[in-house]
Parts: sequence; structure tokens; C-alpha cells
Amino acid sequence: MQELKQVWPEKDALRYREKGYWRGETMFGFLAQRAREIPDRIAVIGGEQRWTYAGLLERANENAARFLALGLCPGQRVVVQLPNIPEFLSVVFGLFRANLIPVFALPAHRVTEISHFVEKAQASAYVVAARDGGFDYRVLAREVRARTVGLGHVVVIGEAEEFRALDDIPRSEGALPPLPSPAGVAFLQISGGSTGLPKLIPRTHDDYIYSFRASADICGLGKNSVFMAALPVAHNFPMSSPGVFGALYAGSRIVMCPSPSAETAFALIEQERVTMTGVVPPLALLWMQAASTSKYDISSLEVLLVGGAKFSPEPASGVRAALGCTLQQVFGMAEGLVNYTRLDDPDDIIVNTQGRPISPDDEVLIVDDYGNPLADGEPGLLLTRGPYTIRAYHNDDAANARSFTEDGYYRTGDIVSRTRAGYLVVQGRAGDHINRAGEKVSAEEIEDNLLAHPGVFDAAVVSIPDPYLGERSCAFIIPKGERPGVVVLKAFVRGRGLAEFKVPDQIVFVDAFQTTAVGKVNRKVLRQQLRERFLKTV
Ligand code: J2J
Repeated sequence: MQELKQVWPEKDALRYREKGYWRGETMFGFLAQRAREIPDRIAVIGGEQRWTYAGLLERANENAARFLALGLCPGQRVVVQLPNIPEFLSVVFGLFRANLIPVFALPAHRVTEISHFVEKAQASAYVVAARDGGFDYRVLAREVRARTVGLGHVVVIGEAEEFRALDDIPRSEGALPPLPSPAGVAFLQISGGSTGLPKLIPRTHDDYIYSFRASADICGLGKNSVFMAALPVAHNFPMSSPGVFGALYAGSRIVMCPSPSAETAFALIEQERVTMTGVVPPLALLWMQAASTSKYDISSLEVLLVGGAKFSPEPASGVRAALGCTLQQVFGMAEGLVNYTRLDDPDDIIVNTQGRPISPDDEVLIVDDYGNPLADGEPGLLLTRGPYTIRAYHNDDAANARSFTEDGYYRTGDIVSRTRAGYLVVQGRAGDHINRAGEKVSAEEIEDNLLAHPGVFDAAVVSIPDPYLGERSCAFIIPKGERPGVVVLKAFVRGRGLAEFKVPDQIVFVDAFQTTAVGKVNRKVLRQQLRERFLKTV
């Protein structure tokens, strides 16, 4: 089994410890601590369930004993694909307790993505809910099993059919292993990168806990706060900015929202007196529209975090009037760096910037294409390193060579400018991905899938501005022989077992792509030409 690691140079690690960013806590350790301090307070609510901190801890311990009873050994990887239910937490903290490594998949992922995670992480087990949102995850588990090797166990929350139901696994009587080193990798997050399938991001206990502890502080979470997870909780934003982990760290109450529709979310905000939640810009727009006619009382909401994609100043300036709460912009990434506008910032900053970094030790460089630093106000490529930004992806030398500079900066691929006060304004993106309502879609990945169709000679996928999604995907296709139907092509991509958000929103057939004098087409230039050609015709 390939070793998991995430290493900072010794002198940096020393500094991060000295400054108190890394405190030697572990994921399970902090929850256990909270359960000792406030055992009877509610930790999480979902459906009919209301679990106290002590109750959550007990369930996590029981699940740890179940995972060990399956024969899983410390350090092995377990792909977790669960919706917004309290069991997400009892499973994940159970894995932490057993020194197993969760790999966080989104509910939208399908056989291609899950098989990729299983193989890349060399996962030994896969945990799913039986059904959610009309989809049967046991069918998916069968497909994944057929496509991969080494996946010894499929564990199901609910009716398991031929798999193992979590609740029916007898608990191991043996002692639980000692808690892991805080400097070790706690789990693998997934990247929303621009090339190929998602990459795996090893995050350590030390670095991740720092990011959500500091986030909870910046966002003002405390014991009386009620945090609602509205986006899929496995995503880095609702997980850690400040997210469910930040909420647990702060001793707050979590409400698991099964769907981010205004109807469902507003009903829960009223019922549970939610004080904070986070959404992507398209959802913020929908909620703002819905609030004017909503029958629900959402006056408990104090802070709305908006991030994942650029929130334009125009709607940003209307949040307070529409929803009666403070807007907090957040610009983050699963690889690390997270920026927030601060709650006491003047409106001008809250509306017009995407915030400033969490940590005084987040190093931010804005450079031109040749790596030369730019002056404040000039847009350029954002590079960053710091106490919670990774130095390497898991098991991916090519991506590591591309994504990190020699001195350890992560190349975010974002184009930003910085104000004199140190706030970042996102201007665009250098990489070729489509930021579709916060879901990152790699152009290359979709092109590869389209090219697998016999009727496709060549394909180029580009992002097109969209009034609702922010960006949508458009595939330009040169057909081979008879032109395939649009519906057929979309069904083909879907049929290859990809998350629905990766199916091209639009397909345009063309006779040829413009080639350069040299004849070879640079994909980046080509995508830019096609984008411009498309925009001229609308
Ligand atoms: C513009 N682009 C943004 C913003 C992210 C908190 C919040 C979001 C994420 C996330 C996250 C943006 N304006 N406000 O992990 O902890 C785009 C950038 C960035 C990429 C990262 C968190 N907020 N983005 O979205 O790993 O392009 O994380 O590099 O999914 O989203 O995507 P992801």
C-alpha cells in the first residue's frame, strides 16, 4: 500500500507549531474533548435525529469497532459517499477513531469517478447510503466493484442487499488503536482541478484543524450558533469553511439540510433557528429571489457565506436587504488557502472583494506568466503556500510537477488582484475548467469522453458565461461521418458513468477548428478562439 504523506520543510513546520497554528490535536481527539466538555448539547440534527455531542462520540466509537471488525487495518483508505445526514459524521469520525483514512466523494460522482478514487487511493472499502435523491447507490457499488480490484468491503447505511449494513456489523471487542500522529494524513479530499479526473489531496490533522478552527473564529461561530450544511457536506467548503468541522470545533449545533432548495432550506432555518450557512452564488441568487415571497421566518440567519465561484458586486450588495443577514464572501480551495471578508469589514470590501487569507503566515504571490511579481491592483496568477496549503497531491508526479513551484508554492490557476489592504479580487482563471455553479468541470476530461464516441472526430470544451450558473459548458465538435444527435451525445457522456454536472450543457457542431501556421492546435488557444467565436454569435 502506497504511503500517505504531506510534508512541509522542517523550518516551516517548526514555525507553524511555535506560532500555535498546529497544536497537536487530532480529528477524533478534538471531538472527544468537546464531548467531555459539553456532552448534553446537541451536535447534529438531520431528519428525525438529534444527537448530542456524547451521542455522536458514542456512535463514532461504535462505528470504529465495526470497521475494525471487518478486518480493516490502520492506514487503509475508505471511500465515503454519503449525503447530508448525521451518519456522515458518525461514519467519518468512526474512521478517524480506527485510524482509517476517509476519501471524500460527492453524492453526484458516478462509476468513473468512484473507480478512479478507489484505484488512486488503493481503497479497501466504500461506504454509501442505500438510496438518496432517487438514486440507488448499491447499483453504483456493484459497478465500482466490477471495475476495480481490492475493494474488499461495501458498507451501506440502510438496506444493504448483498453488502454489509453498517448497523449489522458486530463490533470488534479488541482495543481501538492509539490515536494517530497529528502530523500524519487524516483524509484525502478531492480537487476541482482543470486537467483530467479529480486529484487526491492529503490533508493532515494539524493543518486542517488549524484551517477550520481559525475559520470558526473568523466567522464568529460559538456554542449558541446553529450552522446549516446546505451544500453537499463532503465538499471542502461546507466541511471546513467553517463548515461542519468548524461548527463541531466551536461546540455549535449542525443542521444537515438534505437539499439546498429555498423551500427546504428556509423551512429548516425557521424550524431550527439557523444562524449561519454557506452557498454558491447561483443558490444565493435563488434564495434572494425566493425570500420576497417566502412564508418562512428566516430572521434567525445572521451570516450567509457565499463562495465556490465569483459572486458579483451587484447581487452581493443586495444580500442584506433580501435575506436580512450579513454577507461573508469566501474564496477557498480544497488544496488549502481560504480567504474571507471579515464580519466587521465595511460594505465596500464585503461587496467588492473575495476576502483576505485566514493566516498571517499565508504567503500570497501574484505573478505574471513568467513568474515576475506584480504590483498591487494588477491582475496575475495566484501562487500560495502556508500552514494549511498542501505541498503535493497523492500519487501524481505529473500533477505535482505542474502544480507546485520549486520553492513549494501551490499554483492555484486563479487570476486575482490584491488591494492595498491585502484583500483579493478574483478576476478569472488561467486553467481550462468550467466553474459550473461552484462545481469544477475539467474541459480535458469531457473532451476525452466525447472523443470516445465513434461519431466524434475532435472536441473542444469551453466555458460560456451563464446568467444562472455563472458558467456553463459548451462542447464544440467536429463530427466524423454522419453528425451524431445532441441528445445521443449527452446520453453517451452520461452513460460513461460521470457526474451529471459534467454532461455538456450545450453542443455546437463545426466543420473545422482554426489551426495555427504550425498546424498543431494548442488546446488553450483553441478554446479561447472558440469561446470568442461563440460569444460573437449570441
Ligand atoms: C471566485 N472563485 C472561487 C470565489 C472558490 C471555501 C470556498 C470555496 C471552496 C472551493 C473551498 C471562489 N470566487 N469566492 O474549498 O474551503 C474557485 C477558484 C478556486 C476553486 C477551488 C472552500 N471560491 N473559487 O470552491 O477546491 O477557482 O474549493 O481555485 O472546489 O474554486 O475549488 P474547490
